[in-house]
Amino acid sequence: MELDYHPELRDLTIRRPQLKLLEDVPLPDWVVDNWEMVKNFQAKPDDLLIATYPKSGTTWTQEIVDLINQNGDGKMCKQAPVYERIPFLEFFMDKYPPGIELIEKMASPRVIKTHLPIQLVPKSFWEQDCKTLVVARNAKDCLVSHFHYQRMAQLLPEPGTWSEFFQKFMDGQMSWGSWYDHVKGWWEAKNKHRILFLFYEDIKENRRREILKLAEFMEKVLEEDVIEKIVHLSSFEVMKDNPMTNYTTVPIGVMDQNISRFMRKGEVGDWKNHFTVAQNEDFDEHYERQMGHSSLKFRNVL
Ligand code: PPS
Repeated sequence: MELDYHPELRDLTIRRPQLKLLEDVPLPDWVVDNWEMVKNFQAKPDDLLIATYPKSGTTWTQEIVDLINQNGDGKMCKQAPVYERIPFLEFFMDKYPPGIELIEKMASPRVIKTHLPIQLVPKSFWEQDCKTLVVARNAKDCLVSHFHYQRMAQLLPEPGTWSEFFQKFMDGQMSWGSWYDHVKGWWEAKNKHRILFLFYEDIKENRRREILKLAEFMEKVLEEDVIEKIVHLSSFEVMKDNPMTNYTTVPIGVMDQNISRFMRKGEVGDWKNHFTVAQNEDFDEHYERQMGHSSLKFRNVL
């Protein structure tokens, strides 16, 4: 399954991290242990930040943004895995270059991925008035996707059983903290900074429409044939089989896709195959307490 992209890393295995608190937000230890570098990161005015809670459609958005920047040229987007074309700001792992090192080598305009909640984003992004693209996914599908990902990704702590993980999600005991705080934080900031807030469910419903929104935000005018290429190349089926987007370039000791694929299902509503009736009732009640007062409304949640 793996592609020999970095053959020297083929046998790499890593230990799972612990979560550590940073300003009350649980983060993998590899983020907290390198925090000074992240905090002091120097953004440039034309940087575009893609900010998401994990498992919300980050990779999908990264690929669409890169396809827009490359004017729909799929070959250009196949030159490197998505995590090298659009590096992960707070990523640090032995043997791999830190995200920041990759970003600093990039030509502008740079596109950068982060899972940080808004209050932890390095302040230079706001000093430079950078644009941020936020993508959010409904909590229930996000939880399910996260559970399967944590089973296979050694980059994150053990998920425990389904019911343990379910509880941890509601308690906010997750890498990058509480989903509820994360999405509300970004939502509330959307009129204070140059933020475009998109939803996974909307991209799923009408990819073309959301691609056009995104292109407009990026100030790109796309020809009709380019739009069609981007719509096609960003489909789940194409990205699932593309080694530059499906994470099969990552060694099995880091992500074991025999346990669960990175491009797993790509659907809205898969939570219905996982939540028991009792869990769903508990979740809805808790959700209402967390989100009831917010103007942020997701589809397919209740
Ligand atoms: S990560 O690890 O946080 O960067 O993960 P992220 O990319 O945010 O989320 C992974 C989920 O997004 C799904 N995905 C897609 N869905 C539909 N269409 C396309 N093209 C697509 N690309 C990625 C991916 O399958 C994960 O969701 P699940 O529900 O687990 O399948």
